[in-house]
Amino acid sequence: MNILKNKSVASWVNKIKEIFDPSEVIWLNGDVKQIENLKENAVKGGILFRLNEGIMPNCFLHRSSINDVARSESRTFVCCDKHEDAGPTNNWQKPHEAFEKLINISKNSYRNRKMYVIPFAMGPPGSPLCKLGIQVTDSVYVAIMMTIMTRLNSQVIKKFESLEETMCNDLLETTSWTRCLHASCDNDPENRYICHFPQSNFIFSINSNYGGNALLGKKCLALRLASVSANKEGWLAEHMAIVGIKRPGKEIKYMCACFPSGCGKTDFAMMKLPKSYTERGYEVWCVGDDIAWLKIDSNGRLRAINAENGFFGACSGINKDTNISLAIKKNTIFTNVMHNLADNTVWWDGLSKDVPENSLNWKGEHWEKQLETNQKNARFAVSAKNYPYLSKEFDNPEGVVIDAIIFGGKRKNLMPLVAESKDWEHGVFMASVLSTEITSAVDSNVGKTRRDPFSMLSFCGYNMADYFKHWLNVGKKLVNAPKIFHVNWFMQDEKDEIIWPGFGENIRVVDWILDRIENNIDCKDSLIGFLPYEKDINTKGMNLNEKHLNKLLFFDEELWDKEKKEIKSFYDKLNVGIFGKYIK
Ligand code: OXD
Ligand code: MN
Repeated sequence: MNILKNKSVASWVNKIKEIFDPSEVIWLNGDVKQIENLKENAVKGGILFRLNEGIMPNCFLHRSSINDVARSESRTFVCCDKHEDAGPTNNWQKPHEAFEKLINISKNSYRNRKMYVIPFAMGPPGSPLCKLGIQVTDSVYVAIMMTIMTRLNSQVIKKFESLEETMCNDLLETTSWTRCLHASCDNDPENRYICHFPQSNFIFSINSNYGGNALLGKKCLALRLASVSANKEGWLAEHMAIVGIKRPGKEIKYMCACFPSGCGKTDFAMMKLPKSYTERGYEVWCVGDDIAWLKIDSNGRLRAINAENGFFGACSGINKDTNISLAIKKNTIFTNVMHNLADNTVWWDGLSKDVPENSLNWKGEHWEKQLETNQKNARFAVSAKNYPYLSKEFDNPEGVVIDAIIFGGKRKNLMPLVAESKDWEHGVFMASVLSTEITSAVDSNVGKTRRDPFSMLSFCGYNMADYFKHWLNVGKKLVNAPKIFHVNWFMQDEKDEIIWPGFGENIRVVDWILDRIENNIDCKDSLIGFLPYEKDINTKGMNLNEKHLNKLLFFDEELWDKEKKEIKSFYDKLNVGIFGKYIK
């Protein structure tokens, strides 16, 4: 294969082969037939189950190991020389020590197994932001998922061939492309490590096959390592959806949406509009649902590309009335969902009212009514091209111009439905204190707020205080910077019921945001930012009384005083010395 012309690729892959001792090496090139063969072999090996071809063509079910169902934050490390470079929000280890430890655990672990080599790109290959990587893995499931979530084709392989590279002699030496080394080992949670080596452009992950831990192009490369490069090179690698909104008679405007994990980013990116809006000609186009890379263009505008090639989303709550359901009708890999034996399809919470009687739970056991744990972090993975409302700009190497950035967490009070930041710096401050109330009954921290700055707490690969400064610096270079907004879809009334219906109805708030961007309407001033006048939020056709609307658009300064104290102690922990004027 010609990619071996690249000396660093050839020498690295050879070294990995020597250390891990596989029975065979399989190079992936994106060929459809090759991917079909992989799936066929995975079915033969009991790793994938083929679902009903008539109802769900080319769809498969995978069950993970029982103790390998989510990202393992406590086992995730940034490995750089100085602890302070990783900062207080990351687990840290010295690079050589971490490397030795992981090699000792995983060497020879490909023995009697196949080694898959996957050259991939994050971002459209022609984009100035595109990053190349090679993932090596012994898991056919991980290899197949990589073919969905990253770009893997002849254009990518050509890019590798054209790189002038020398031998990769030492495994911690740096290369221009990212080395992504994954070993399933025996999925032992006690020996699970997801280690990032930003100085070496290297990721080493062992003992987990879960998406965020094992698909190394995603959170590991596109956020943790990319955020470090972005800080050095003056761009942004962010945990954000990218969405285009078309209003009647107007051009599509693009915005980024940043909500912490589990707060509806994918829903927002694939928003299904109320009929009254589609009838008037509104449209929503998805560019990305999880990871945005943003760069300042030659006109000083911020432009975004989606770093990924697919969607790896949570199934819970998806039903036929959602747009997401349109993306996962075919060519989809489902993980840890329920298996409906009656028709060989899948089921998850919210798909329909009742759990199908004759079904297996996520572990493959017969479903028992009394158990709540029939699914575990049920997920789908599908190519973005499968989604009917994928933006035509998805492959545009220059990306789309961003007019607004929307941040939001889940707060039962305090944060109004929507607030426009007074300027870039104020918006960065608001994003730095993004927070969600813990509501899960199983979490002992119920009632506390979890701060998740820019929803990057788990994904920023360097010191968070430096990350905030980087955002301020980017703002200084922008001409006509995107406006920054904060939204809260989760405010509750005195009966603890969520007031705002959310989902497609959020277009009513987006409409206000776009009117503000276009300078069509005025607003009220407040300490938290500019707020809408009641008359400017369209509530026609909604079941929302005046009292509730007032509550949604009211900013409670007494509660804010309390919040400022919490923010101060949060900043103390992070060693953040800026933004003092907002929390005096
Ligand atoms: C994700 C996450 O899976 O943020 O995207 O956890
Ligand atoms: Mn995410």
